[in-house]
Amino acid sequence: MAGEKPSVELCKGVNGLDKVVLRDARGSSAEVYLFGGHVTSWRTDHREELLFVSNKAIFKPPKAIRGGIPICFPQFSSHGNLEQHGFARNKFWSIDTDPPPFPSDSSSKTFVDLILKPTDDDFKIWPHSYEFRLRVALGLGGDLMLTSRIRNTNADGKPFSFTFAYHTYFSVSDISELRVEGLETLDYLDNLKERERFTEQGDAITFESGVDKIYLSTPTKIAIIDHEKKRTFVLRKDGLPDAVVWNPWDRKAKAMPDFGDDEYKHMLCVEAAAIEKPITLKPGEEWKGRLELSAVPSSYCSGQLDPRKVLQG
Ligand code: TA6
Repeated sequence: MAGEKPSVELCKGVNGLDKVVLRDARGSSAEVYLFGGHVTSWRTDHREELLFVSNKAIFKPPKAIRGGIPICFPQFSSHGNLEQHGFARNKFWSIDTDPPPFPSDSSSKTFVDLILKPTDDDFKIWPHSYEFRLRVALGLGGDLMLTSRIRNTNADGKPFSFTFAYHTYFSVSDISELRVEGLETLDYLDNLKERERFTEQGDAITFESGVDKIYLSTPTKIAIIDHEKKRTFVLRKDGLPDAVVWNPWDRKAKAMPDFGDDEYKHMLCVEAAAIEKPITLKPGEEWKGRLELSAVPSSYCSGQLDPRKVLQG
């Protein structure tokens, strides 16, 4: 409820899994599970859910939760010899009680710090020592910010490289009515065509069939325009040069046990990522990848929000 005190509450979620609920004074909220460091809810101050989570999502570790914002680390998709999308989304994270100071630009008062460190077993899969700190914050106006800080703590002097994505599932009214602005004329790798490289046409992206594309070196802002809901999601990213756009469409939807047959109509993944050029860290070095999501009322006719102005603003 608006006017309530901002709060950060550790409580039980589905199947008794630990989750943290963030609420800001205006009534916006977000939920993040310690399993996977996985954001599963982001609501407006009118309690409207902005993220898609499948009705068939399985909350049973180690299976990743279908929806919300899974974190792909240290490998995006099958770009390497680890399991699909790496292991961070299949691990239990802890609450970081002693995070290093956060860059001064963080205005949010409502946040939680999580941390993931490798166990001895993990070394057999990925022989590196690291500290992955994730801050999930609710900003002014109900924006959602995720900041990842990954540090190489190898004692053997070895560097390591990784690819990364915030695999965000946006909740949308109708995929066939959606437009994505900010990726026009960019090169992309098409995962539906053996990752062949193409160049996107000059107009906003719309959807008539399944898509699985990795856009390379994109602008830092991307707009997802949902006419029916008169809403635009503005995605701002920092340290994440690439962006993945994914919708499984009907056939793939039917093939996924934790995804409803028709749910593809009401979701779109637009993922801030670092894929084309893996990030390499020497011992002691730290990488930061930041995602900021805003949901703003929009309507072409009211001219309240012209995506071009958003992307240029
Ligand atoms: O990000 C797009 C993608 O890599 C697709 O190829 C598709 O596999 C999707 O991720 C979902 O992956 P998941 O492992 O969660 O089923």
